[in-house]
Amino acid sequence: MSNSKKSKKQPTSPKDQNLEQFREEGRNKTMTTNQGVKVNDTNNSLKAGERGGTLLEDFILREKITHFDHERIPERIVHARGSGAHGYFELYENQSNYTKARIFTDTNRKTPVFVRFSTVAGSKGSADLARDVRGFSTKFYTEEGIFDLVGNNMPIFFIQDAMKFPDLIHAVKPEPDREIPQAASAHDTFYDFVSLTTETLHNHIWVMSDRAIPRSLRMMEGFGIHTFRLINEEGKSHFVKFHWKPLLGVHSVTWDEAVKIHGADTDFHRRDLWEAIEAGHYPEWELGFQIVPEEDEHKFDFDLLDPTKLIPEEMVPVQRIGKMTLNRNPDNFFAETEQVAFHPGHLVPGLDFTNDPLLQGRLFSYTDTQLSRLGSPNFHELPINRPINEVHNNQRDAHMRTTVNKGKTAYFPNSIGGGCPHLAKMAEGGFTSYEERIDASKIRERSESFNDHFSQPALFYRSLEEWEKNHVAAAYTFEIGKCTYDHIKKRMLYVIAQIDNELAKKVAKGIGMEIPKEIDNPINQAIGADADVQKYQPGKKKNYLDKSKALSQTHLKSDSIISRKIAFLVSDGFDGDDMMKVKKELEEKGAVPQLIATHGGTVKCDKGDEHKVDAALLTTESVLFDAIFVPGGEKSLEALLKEAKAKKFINEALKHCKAIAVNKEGEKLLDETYGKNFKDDASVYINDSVTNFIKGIANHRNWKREEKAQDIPA
Ligand code: HDE
Repeated sequence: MSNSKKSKKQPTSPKDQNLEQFREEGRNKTMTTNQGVKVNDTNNSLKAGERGGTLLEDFILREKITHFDHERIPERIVHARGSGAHGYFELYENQSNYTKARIFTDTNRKTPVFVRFSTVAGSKGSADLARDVRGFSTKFYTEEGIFDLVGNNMPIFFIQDAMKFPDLIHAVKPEPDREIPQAASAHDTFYDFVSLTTETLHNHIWVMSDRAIPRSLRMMEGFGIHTFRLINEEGKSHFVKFHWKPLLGVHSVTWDEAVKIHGADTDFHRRDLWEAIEAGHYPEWELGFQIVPEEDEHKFDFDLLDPTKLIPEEMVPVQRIGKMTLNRNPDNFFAETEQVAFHPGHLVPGLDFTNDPLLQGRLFSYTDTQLSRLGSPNFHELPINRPINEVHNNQRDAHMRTTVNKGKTAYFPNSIGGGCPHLAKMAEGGFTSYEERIDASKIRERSESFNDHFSQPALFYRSLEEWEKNHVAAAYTFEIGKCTYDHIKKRMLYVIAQIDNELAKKVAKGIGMEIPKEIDNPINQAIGADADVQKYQPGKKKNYLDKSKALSQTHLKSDSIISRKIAFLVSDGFDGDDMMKVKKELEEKGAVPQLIATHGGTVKCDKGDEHKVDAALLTTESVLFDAIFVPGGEKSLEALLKEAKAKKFINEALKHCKAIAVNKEGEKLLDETYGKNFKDDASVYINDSVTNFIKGIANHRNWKREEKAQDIPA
């Protein structure tokens, strides 16, 4: 993990140089209009006399207001809320056995990337901690053109065919008559759809798990989801699934924290990413390939083309082939994070698609959406979207064209322009599609091999630890409990019972209903029974693997505490030596201790030294920190004990299973909270070593505490 102090702003990569020519900064410059005319007054409009009417001729006023009036562009229909960062990708080992794509064969390259993380359902201004899938899109600016890996933080998707995407999104978005709820799936229309469309259940159970409420965008996995193809120099194809594995481990918050973070800091994830990069705590992910040879395509109990299925890592291991580091924040949110245009169809030679019907539909959708969002087929000319290699073709004109194409010819073949731009095959070979043999009838049908809707949700649930299972049950109970139609709730119980009967029982108890023994076939009910429908019913549940380790977060930890935020609760008179010792050791490991005091400004330690307060108790919340430390100091403790908020800090951290360390008099604060019942807890440290405290922080949470801690009324 890199640990240099500050992100660099000098052009550091070919993409950075390419962006540099478009950057503008007004420092030490004279203000002008957009036409370059110097401006003397930007506070007053031109009037007929001091108190007279404003004159239409005021071009300075007109330009300023007109530009302002048109500042907004449509937000993305999905993934509207996002945060981005620049970085680079480095390859560990040449992968030429599988692909001729140079980013995966040339270990000397440092390929620039831009990554955008997002939530799916909410608007651009919605809260970061919504229970939702996270988008994980990476734009690789390779020397052979742009490759976009447009994935999510869950390895599967809700639907199998692009045709269903508008239905899925209409169901999850706010209900159209009242535009409620924002960035939340807990409502009737979503569960109406989910319970009638059982192919959604696999992705849905992931959304009910902790994966949907990450601690940080830096602590989540990424997945390309679809099966793609890698093509090598010989033209041989291998199937591949792409994985991003975070070096900080995979960690989440609890739902209670997520709800509170909504209020305490709606920008929690965006701020966390920004601050980590500014501090030089550059987030890193390893890229993994899961490779399946062509000849093994049909050896699985599921179809590789079905995007609602993952390939368990026990069946095909993930080979880590390179590493991505994000080391620079954008200069301008709109120009970069908002205007970046991803497309799963942006590929380079050596990669290709499969016939996954969801992927195929996406290939249409992404350019189409940029046309309405960015307003022109020239969106590739926006600085963030420009490839680092040269672009030459006969496409011309359209709204906001910036390229000045020279010459007489804009057609091919031509002789006047010397036949240029010439075709790649005349020089070094361009993109050629994989020559897959096709011999089929044109049909509008779903393959029967896609019919298994329950085996993998069941595998996922079985693979979770007890604490994770409890969270899943609580999430279902919360979400379904928010629905208002009894028939939707019953249908949900019925389908959950097909995944796991014990899970359904817990949810049924929580929402105060019985699991229906029978229910009219939900799909028949919705679309009217006919003979054909029977064919598309979810097939029998299979059990081809008991558990998969990679599905439980318990096995996805790291021992790093880099960038973890630790609240030091203090007031005047705290034990300065104690505080400095713990602070130093935590900082050495990359953690970010913050002094949270009973007041803002500065606090004095027992030696009389002044220390800058990072936040007053009044302005912050326990849920914004990973762990708490209370140093000794009689006077400091007296003051803290008078603050209800200090006790709330401790009680909430206990409830959320976080590490808490208290030294000397600090123990008094523990005694005055629910802490007195948790003195034997494995991650409550009383006058213990910092090394042990560090282990507790790295462990993220002591989930064993949860059963007892959930009774804390915090
Ligand atoms: Fe997307 N998706 N999607 N999607 N998607 C968009 O494109 C769409 C799907 C994903 O940070 C849109 O530029 C269809 C799967 C991410 O800018 C739009 C279907 C996966 C992002 C669109 C899918 C994704 C998008 C909206 C079903 C995971 C954010 C704005 C056929 C593998 C990209 C835009 C960013 C964005 C359509 C399914 C991930 C409308 C039709 C599966 C991460 O084009």
